[in-house]
Amino acid sequence: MAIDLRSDTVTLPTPEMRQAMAAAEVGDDVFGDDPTVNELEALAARVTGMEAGLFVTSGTMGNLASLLAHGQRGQEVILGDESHIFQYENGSASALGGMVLHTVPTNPDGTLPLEAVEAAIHSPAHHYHFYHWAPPGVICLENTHNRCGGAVLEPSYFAEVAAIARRHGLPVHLDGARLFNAAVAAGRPVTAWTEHVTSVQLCLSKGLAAPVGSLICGPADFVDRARRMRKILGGGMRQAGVIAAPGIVALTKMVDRLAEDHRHARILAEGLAGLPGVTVDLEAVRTNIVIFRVASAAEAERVQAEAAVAGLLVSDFGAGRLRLVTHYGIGEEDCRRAVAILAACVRR
Ligand code: TLP
Repeated sequence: MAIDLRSDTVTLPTPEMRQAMAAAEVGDDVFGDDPTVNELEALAARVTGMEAGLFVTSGTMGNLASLLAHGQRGQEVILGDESHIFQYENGSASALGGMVLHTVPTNPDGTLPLEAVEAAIHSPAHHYHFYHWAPPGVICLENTHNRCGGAVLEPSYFAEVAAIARRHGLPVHLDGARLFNAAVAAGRPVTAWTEHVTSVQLCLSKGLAAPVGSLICGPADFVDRARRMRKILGGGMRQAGVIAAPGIVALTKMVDRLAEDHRHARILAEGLAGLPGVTVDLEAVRTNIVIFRVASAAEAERVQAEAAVAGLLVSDFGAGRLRLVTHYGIGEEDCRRAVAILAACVRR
């Protein structure tokens, strides 16, 4: 079988998750009657230190329902140009919510320059006088940062963004698809970051290995609005306890083992660092994502194709970059084999 490092989304549910699915108590969640969904939502709220939680089908839906719940048509979503929301979510807040995506440049470490965030906020004074700009609706952060190689943003940086947001009366939404990776890497609880944001989206179906689902957590009134948005998006679910049950296993049993994925990513990064024609920033590899560079986009395409033939699947990240993601199901030996396969592909 191929070694699949395309993403941590390829993880398969654990045997315990399968059992939990079979045994889950269920009800109609649109009526609020699914005890397993209710338990998962309460658990997520507890873990993030938020008032309430909402189970959604995906990270993409979680981010979209959050943005729609925070802002109005015609308002701006201020976010990084390398953020997942901007790069991979089909402009959904614009397409469905009439919101304007206002990007600011992303630093290599996944932060957004504070001055750029501040400058992106058109204050009411500006637009009342001139009626030029869309008013701001919400600021978004991402942690860990996917396109910045799984970078971990510091809680102190979150505090600085929160201070700007507070000054302007704006909410902050965190795309925390891999927030548990940040927490494990930094040795901090997720509340170290969530205490600075208004809402957070957490994925269960990445490193935590659940088959499906994300949670949005935040203040109760925000979660009420997000629940309505989820219904509008067709995401109201009935006996969803069957998919919430593995989510409970994910949150209670699968977080600590992310440290293994991080160790495995180091093995990959250190192996790659020694290869001719490959550039990898070892300092930047702190979690389960390794992005490396080869000579050109064409070379990246060739390496990806040849690696696939040799039994290794990787993602092309554009501009000569390839991405490897470690996860549950990938062992140390797989990582060593992956390096050997890549070594053979790049040398030719
Ligand atoms: N990311 C996927 C791809 O879409 C690129 C991956 O393989 O990494 N936020 C972040 C930071 C993400 O990385 C992802 C998925 C999402 C949101 C969306 O989650 P899903 O796939 O559940 O909609």
